[in-house]
Formats: sequence, C-alpha cells, structure tokens
Amino acid sequence: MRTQVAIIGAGPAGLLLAQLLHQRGIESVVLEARSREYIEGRVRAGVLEHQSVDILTQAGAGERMLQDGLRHNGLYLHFNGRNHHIDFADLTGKKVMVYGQQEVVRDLVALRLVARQPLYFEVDSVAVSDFQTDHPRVRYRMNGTEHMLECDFIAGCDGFHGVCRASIPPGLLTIYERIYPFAWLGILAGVPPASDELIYANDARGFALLSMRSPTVSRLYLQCQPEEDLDQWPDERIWSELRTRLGSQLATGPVLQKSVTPMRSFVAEPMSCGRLFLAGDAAHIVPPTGAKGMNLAIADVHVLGKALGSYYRTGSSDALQAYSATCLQRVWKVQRFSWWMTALLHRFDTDNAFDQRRQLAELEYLVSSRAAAQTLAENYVGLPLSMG
Ligand code: RFL
Ligand code: PHB
Repeated sequence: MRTQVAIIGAGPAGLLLAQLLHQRGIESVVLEARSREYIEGRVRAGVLEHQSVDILTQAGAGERMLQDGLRHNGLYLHFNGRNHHIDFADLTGKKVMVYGQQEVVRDLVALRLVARQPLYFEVDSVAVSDFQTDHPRVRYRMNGTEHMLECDFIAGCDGFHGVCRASIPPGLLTIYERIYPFAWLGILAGVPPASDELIYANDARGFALLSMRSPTVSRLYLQCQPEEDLDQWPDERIWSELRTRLGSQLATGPVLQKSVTPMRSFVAEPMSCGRLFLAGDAAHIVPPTGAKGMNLAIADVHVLGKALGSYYRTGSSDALQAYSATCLQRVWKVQRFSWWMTALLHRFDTDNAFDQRRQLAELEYLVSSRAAAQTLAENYVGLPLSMG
C-alpha cells in the first residue's frame, strides 16, 4: 500500500493533522494502536486556547464544540482562604474554551469517517524505517496480518511512549527533561461544578484544581505522591481533601473515574529527522498545570499541515525544513509558562518556610498588579502562533 503521509497515532495531533491534510487534498493513512472506544473514552485535557478553538473550527471540527463547549472569561487563584479572579477578557480581550479532549477526539474521528479516509484501529508492531531516504516505510500488523505502507512522509503523532521518537538514531536528538517530585490524582465526578470558572489552589496541604466538563460533570485534581496508591483514596477522603484545599462547599457525587498522572517537562530537539516529523506529546511534554499539552499538539500540526501543503503545492521543502525550529520557539515559551504555573502552585518537599512565603508573595503580586496578571492571562489564553 502507498500513501502520501503515514500518520502514527490517533490522538488530537494525528487526527487533526489527517483532517488538515484532507482539506488540502493530501492523502494520509492513520494507524492507531488502541480501539476506537478506548481513544474516545480516554479522559485527559479540558482547556482549549482561543486559537485552538479557531484551528479546530476552520478544520470543520467546531460544530459540537461551539455548541457544548463552556466559554471561560477567566480563572480563580485560591490562596490564604480566598478566591481571586483573573479576568482574561479584560486583560487580553480573549477567552478559553472548556471542552474535553475525548470530545475533540470524537469529533475528529467522526470527520475522518465521513470523509471515508483510512483510519485503522488496534494495529500493532508498528515500525517506522527509511525516513532518512526519500522512501520512508511503515510496517504494522492488523488482524494478524503483516502490512507495509510506503509513503513520502511519516508524522510521529504517537504520544510520549510511541515508537517514532524512539526510532530516531541515538545521538541525533537532544533531550531536555525535568521530572517533578509529585503527581496529580484526578477524578471525574457526576456533580455540577461548584464554580463558574476553574479554581487553581495553593494550599498548605498541596495544590488542588477544580475544573469541569459540562453543567453536570466536574473534573477535580489533587497534588499527591508520584507512587500514590489509589486504594488509599476512598471517595470520601478525596472529597474531604478537595474541600480543605479549595476552601469551598463542594457538593459530593458519584466518582466516575479516578487516576494518577505523573508530572514532567520534556523536549526532544529537533522535532524531525529526515522525512519523519514528530508532533504533540511525541516531541514534548508539559506538566498539566498550564493546560497546554493538547494545545501544543494542535499548534504543531497546524504548522506541519501548512508545511506539507506548501511542499505538495510548490515542491519546495523550505517550510518542512523550518518545521522544528518554528515549533520549538513557541514550545519553549509554553514550557516556561507550564513550569512557572507548577512552581507557583505546588508544595515541593525541598521548600522551607521562606519558599512558602515567597510563593504567597508572588500570588499576592499577581492579583494586585495588572501587569503581572496580564502576563499570566496572555500565556493562559495562548501566545500567538506567529510568535514562532
Ligand atoms: P496522545 O493523545 O497521547 O495520542 C497519541 C496516540 O498514539 C497512539 N499510539 C500508537 N499508535 C500506533 N502505534 C504505536 N506504536 C503507538 N503508540 C502510541 C496512542 O494510543 C494515542 O492514541 O498524544 P497527542 O495527540 O500528541 O496529544 C497530546 C495530548 O493528549 C496531551 O498533551 C494532553 O492530554 C495533556 N493534557 C492537557 N493538555 C491541554 O492542552 N489542556 C489541558 O487541560 C490538559 N490537561 C493533560 C491534562 C494530560 C493529562 N494526563 C492524563 C496526561 C490533564 C491530564 C490529567
Ligand atoms: C482539565 O479540565 O482536565 C484541566 C484543566 C486545567 C488544567 C489541567 C486540566 O490546567
């Protein structure tokens, strides 16, 4: 079999790239290790930057998002027992959209199926090769049969644990990484959100976050140990800890899902090798405190889609050659913001009383200085794509 672009992974990056290429008349094949039910049910990110909303809308994936997504004008920072509002609309003129990643994935899968373009689930033994020549290949197994896909380009959209980054010869990538000494315990709960906006809390017992998915479903997180045993967290303990840290009268309700997410910052440079291009979590990871992972994936494939479009339209590979540098400029700014939000709001084992007073002083400064609040707001709603 032959195609123009082989896309490995059907997360937000792979599925959106497939649609952006389809809009430009470029053929692709998407190969996904998991089942359709699994990827459509995977609970992850929830916040879309304003330009992610625009990119998804222009891709034709906006209908349900614009109808069901929750538009947010700001967020609350909770510390010293009080909520303080950061007003994005006033500070930047922009908003964000709260819309679950699994809904984005569902919308993009539906578009692919309507377009009758190849999207294969439950493929295994995916191996990418020959991407340093003009004839890259992808081998994979599906329904017990071996297949080989020849292509012009491979898009590695297979997440942090995928095969694409790992297939780049050692020595060609530089890895930058920080692993945090804590994790997030996240729950999805069948209870109406207790706040109109997200609440990010810095509490003496650790970070907590109140988010949501719909008027009847809340998404809540607690800072915990990386090796936390979920059996030690019966629902009542989670609700009690959330109430303490968020300082609000949370109504309790059925816990629909529970998980622990480790926290890391990670960048692989460059984001390409020959005709293999990495996008999204395959190339970089941010701690979730800034709500940026899915947005970075969307920004990467926006750049990659344009670069592949330019190649097939003009024959010039200039934009493809600039892909990694173009993305990395913005990736590093977003890495900085995600690290900063994480450092501002979490308890570190190594912190002493001085560090805690310094954190509170920084929070006080943020809510009393328009310049400081504007810095948070412009990063949270999303730095312009044209900043590189
Ligand atoms: P994904 O979503 O991991 O998709 C990769 C896909 O590749 C498949 N795959 C393979 N397929 C074929 N062959 C192989 N060998 C394969 N290996 C893997 C996988 O099954 C999967 O379907 O990566 P992508 O597309 O780059 O998207 C990135 C986002 O998923 C991620 O950055 C976000 O979820 C991060 N994130 C958040 N991002 C935001 O923008 N806003 C948020 O509010 C936000 N909150 C979060 C988050 C991530 C979290 N967790 C659980 C990590 C909150 C949490 C708790
Ligand atoms: C979420 O709703 O899952 C969410 C929101 C904000 C974050 C991270 C996750 O910073």
